[in-house]
This record gives sequence, C-alpha cells and structure tokens, in this order.
Amino acid sequence: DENEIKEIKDYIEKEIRSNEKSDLFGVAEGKNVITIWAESVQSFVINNKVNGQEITPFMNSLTEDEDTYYFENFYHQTEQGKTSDSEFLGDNSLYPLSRGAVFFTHGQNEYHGFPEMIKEHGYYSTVFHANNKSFWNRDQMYESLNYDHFYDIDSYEVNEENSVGWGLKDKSFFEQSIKYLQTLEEPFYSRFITLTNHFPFDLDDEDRSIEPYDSNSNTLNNYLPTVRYTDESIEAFFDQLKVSDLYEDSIIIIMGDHNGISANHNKAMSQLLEKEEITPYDYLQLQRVPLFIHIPGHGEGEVKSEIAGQIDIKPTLLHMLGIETDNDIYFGNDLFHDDRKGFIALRNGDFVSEDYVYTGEVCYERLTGEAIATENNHSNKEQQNNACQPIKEKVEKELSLSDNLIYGDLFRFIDFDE
Ligand code: GP9
Ligand code: MN
Repeated sequence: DENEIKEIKDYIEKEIRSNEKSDLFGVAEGKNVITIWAESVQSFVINNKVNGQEITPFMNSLTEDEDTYYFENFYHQTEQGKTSDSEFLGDNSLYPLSRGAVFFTHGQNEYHGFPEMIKEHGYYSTVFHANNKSFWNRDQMYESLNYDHFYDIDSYEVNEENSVGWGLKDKSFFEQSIKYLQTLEEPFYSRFITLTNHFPFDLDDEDRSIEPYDSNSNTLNNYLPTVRYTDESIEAFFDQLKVSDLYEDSIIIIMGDHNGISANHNKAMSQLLEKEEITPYDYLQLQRVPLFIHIPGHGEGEVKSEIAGQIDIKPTLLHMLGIETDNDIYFGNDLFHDDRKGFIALRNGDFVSEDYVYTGEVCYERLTGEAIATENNHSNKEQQNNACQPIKEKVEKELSLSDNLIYGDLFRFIDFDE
C-alpha cells in the first residue's frame, strides 16, 4: 500500500499540482457555496434555438453576464452511476468506476472530499434532493463524505399537483428548499439536485413554455420543454436567493450532471443540430454539459473555451474559497489556472485534449473533427501515434491510479494533517 500511495502522490506532484495560485484564489473566501446539479442538461441546448425559440433563456443570459464564467467545453465524466457519479467527481476529484456505481460499491470507504476539507474552515454541508435517501446509497455515501445533513424526500411536501415523472417538480423543489436554506448557519455548502428533466422527460401541459420538438424521437422531442422548465426553475431560484438575502454572500454553480440523450436518438439529434449525421466525434462532443460559476458583484465573468471537466470542480472551488490543496489527492485542475494537465479523460478511456478528441480508437482534430488516422490504417499509424498515443497512456495511468485509491480504500492510510 505504501508504494501505491507514493506512486499516486508522485504522479499528482508531477502531472497535476500547480505551484502558482490562480487569479481567483480566495475570491469567494467565507462565502456560501450553492451548487445546482442540473439533471441531464447538455450544452447543445445553450444558446441554441429550435423553431426560432430559445430553449434556455435564463442560462443563455448567464453566458453574457458579467458576474458569470461559462465553460463551453466542459465534459461530464460519468459512467453507470449517472448522477451519483457526477456527485462523486465533484466532491472528490476522483474518477467513478468503469462498472457499477462507486456510491454503491464503495460507499463505506474513507474519503477526503470537499465537505470534509471545508468543514475545517467552518462550513456546514448539505444536499437537497427530493428522492428517497437510500436511492443510489446516498445516505451512506454522504456520511462517508462528511455531509452534515441530507434534505431528502421527507423534507418536502409532495402531492399529485406538484409532482410529475420522477417526483417533485423542480419549481416546487426550490421553493420548498429556501426555508431550510435560510436556517443554515453560514458559511454553508449546498448541492441542489434537480429531477424534472429526467428521462422520459414527462411534463404537464401547464408547465410547457415551449412546444416539443418534432422528430422521430419522443425522447428528444420532450426533452426541450423539460429543459426549459428546469431553466425557469433555476431563474426563479436565483430570485428567491435574492429575496432571502442569501445571494450576495454566496457563489452559485450550475452544472449539468450527465447527458440525457443517448446515441439511440442520433438520427433526431442530427436533424435538430442540422447535421448530416452524428459521427462518433460529434457524439463525444455531445458529452459536454454546461458549467456556470456565478460570483455576485465580481464583474469579470466571461465565456471560457478551454477544455474542462467534472474532475476539476473540487480544486477550483477550494481555491476560490482560499483553501490550499498542497497535501490533497486529486486528479483535476483549478479551472482558473493556465497551468493544467491538458486533457479531460472520460471514464471509458476516451479523452479530449486541447488539440485532439479520441474516441472509438480514432484520433480526431478537436477543432475540425477530422480524423487523423484509424488504428487499421497503417499508413497513418505513425501520425496517430504522434498525436493521441502519449495522451492515451497518461489517461490510462491516471484512471488506474484513481481506481487503486478506491479499490484499496487507500485514504485510510493517508494522513492529511502532516
Ligand atoms: C435520482 C436522480 C436521478 O435520485 O439522482 O438519477 P440518475 O438516473 O440521473 O442517476
Ligand atoms: Mn442524473
């Protein structure tokens, strides 16, 4: 175990950690951290119009807001654990597992997650989500991650009128949550996990502000009005935060948890995106989900185009709070740093770098989508190797180091106070 831990620490020192501080280090020191895990929201809806109508007017407005950073090349990195994988990535900056859900299989491990680290700085951590507390083994994992409280379905009034599909509608969810949020001792960290924009995207007519899309995929058709509904619920939540006086003392993060539209709907998706077909390159690019970091009063927000991923959330937020990560174990980077490792690994071994997209064993130019070579195309094998192979090796290495930490429950043996 000692050798494994040393190997991991050495890797992080060499490949991940930066010795400089980002410009935004400490920008949110002592502020509340309010995160919204936006169920199944993908980036293709942002600033996109269908039938002449905006899908997400509120989030679109945030892309131009002076207090907001919008990351347009931000990827989800989840696998079978879906939402729970995205929570795991966000809190730990470790990779979820390639099969099963780490929330289930390793919910009793020791971790050194975001809630635990900020607790030492006086933070109280909560999750708000209107589902059963044992779903995805959340109650167990949240305890391991040192959350102080989970506002689960028992904290909400759920009835026929305010529910649809999977349960409580997002608007009612946020409305009912505010009273709890107001009682929390500050500073706090809270994650709000939305639900309405979940497959199969059921929505009552009265909640539809835009019409469904018209294609051979009912899934994609119904996705648009439910995404709009979630967008409206987030806008209303911003207003509620302002009214309740929590807004000025908080930073607000909105992140898509994973894709909602699978490859089964590629035909309809190509119609919506006005493309001839959805290639494997396109499909990988569709794994982008929005990330917004909203800092009231900041005034320097912009659209960020660098590649980024869910693995980057923990170090980014810690640094914004002015908390050092010198001894921490993590595989992401501070998104406000230029000194980054240069790739985003998806859990299946596909990856994106500033120059390339690698998926299905083909290496593409990231900006043009043009294939550099295929594995079977020997004449171009050398080009392929020069381009993607060195990154591929790093990705494999990094995923296996993260796996070793989880499978070996190695945090038990690491002393973070030294
Ligand atoms: C259910 C919610 C959605 O509690 O997290 O789950 P998902 O299927 O997206 O993982
Ligand atoms: Mn989800």
